[in-house]
Amino acid sequence: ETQTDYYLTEREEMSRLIKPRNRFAHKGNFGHALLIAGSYGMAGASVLAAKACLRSGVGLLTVHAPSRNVEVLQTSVPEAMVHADLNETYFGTPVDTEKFQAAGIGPGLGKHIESAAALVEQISGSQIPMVIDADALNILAENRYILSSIPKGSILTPHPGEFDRLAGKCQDGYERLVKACELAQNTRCYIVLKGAYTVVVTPQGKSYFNSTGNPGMATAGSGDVLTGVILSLLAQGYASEDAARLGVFVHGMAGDMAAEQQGMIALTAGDIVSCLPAAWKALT
Ligand code: NPW
Ligand code: AMP
Ligand code: MG
Repeated sequence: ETQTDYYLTEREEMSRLIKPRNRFAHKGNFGHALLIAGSYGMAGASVLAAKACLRSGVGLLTVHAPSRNVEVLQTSVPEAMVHADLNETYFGTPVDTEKFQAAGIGPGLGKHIESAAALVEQISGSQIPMVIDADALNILAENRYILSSIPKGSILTPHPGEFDRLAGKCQDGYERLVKACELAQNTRCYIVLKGAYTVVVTPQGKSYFNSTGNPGMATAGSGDVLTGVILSLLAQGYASEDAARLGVFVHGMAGDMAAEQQGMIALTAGDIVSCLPAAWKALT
């Protein structure tokens, strides 16, 4: 059976990971992220991920989106550049990945579309580090051959439903953890098992349990926010293990601050984004 060592992610260690900003820094120093998200009817997923990405320090962000979602994105996230897919409502056009340091793919992508699978395959073949979430994970589950082409060091962020589609039905969290260790070793990728105690599983056989977050975050779009945060850190050059652990930690911290302000019942994913600035400030 696969061996794993357990660790708890705590605040002091996460604070120390944060890179200081050089006085003479310019936006080119903080990476250009590519986000591929939000089919027609799920523009919100791309808006939430894009806002979270920009609120986590990235230099530049381009969102690749169906052409009908372009205006929504340009209006609600004016800081992001938008690259229009030739298709109006879903994803049908390959993306030139050359100028990007990292790619995030999946939130609101839609899954029962061949061209979305082709896009996941194309981006996977591009060898830039990736965050793979939501429908992109479901596409991997249905097209397993793409798994072997994912760049080493990429980060997969499944919730339990998505993980079970990928790895087979699990009885409990322990079985999920064991299978995640196997998947991480086989793919050389990092697996973020999301939930009450999110675990970051590494290809080296370590499991890091997160200590932030609350059940108020069990709400539409929470995971899409996490994708944006981790994408931002990868684009800034954080090592995959650090990007995954720090991203999960600050996302939970912002969720805790949002719960403090709004209460867990009323908390929305947008509130998590709104609390990212305070969470980053508290950590630095
Ligand atoms: P059950 O029956 O609920 O127990 P899906 P999704 C199972 C986008 N979004 N946590 C669960 O079982 C996403 O980015 C867009 C969660 C059910 O069978 C995706 O692209 C939004 N699920 C797309 O929608 C806001 C758990 O998994 C299945 C679970 C679909 O994503 C919302 C649910 O997974 C959303 O983010 C657990 N602990 N345990 C927008 N505003 O645009 C078991 N499950 O079917 O992949 O649905 O996560 O909502
Ligand atoms: P998703 O299902 O993709 O929207 O992701 C949900 C996000 O909210 C993940 O980051 C989870 O870790 C977080 N979350 C959901 N439920 C809880 C919970 N009960 N406690 C802490 N975090 C949670
Ligand atoms: Mg999700």
